[in-house]
Amino acid sequence: MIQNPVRRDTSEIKMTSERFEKAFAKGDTDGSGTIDLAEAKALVKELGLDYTAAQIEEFFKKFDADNSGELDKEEAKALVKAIRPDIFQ
Ligand SMILES: [Ca+2]
Repeated sequence: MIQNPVRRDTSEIKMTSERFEKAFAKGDTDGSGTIDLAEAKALVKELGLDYTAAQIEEFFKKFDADNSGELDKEEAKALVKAIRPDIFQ
């Protein structure tokens, strides 16, 4: 049986709106209501997702459509959904 050793079992992670709200609030360390790249990295970590800084940066740029350097809550949610659609309920 061949198994990918890099893949972690994250099947126990389930994302609910409530959990996302809490993680977003925690990730938005300056309380601005939006998250910048550093805060996005903290958010992904807070959600228990294992991504490199470069990967998060790539996702962040993709979802920061107007290049403001900030993502609002809906954009951040879209980002997490794009990374892991399987964990969102
Ligand atoms: Ca912020």
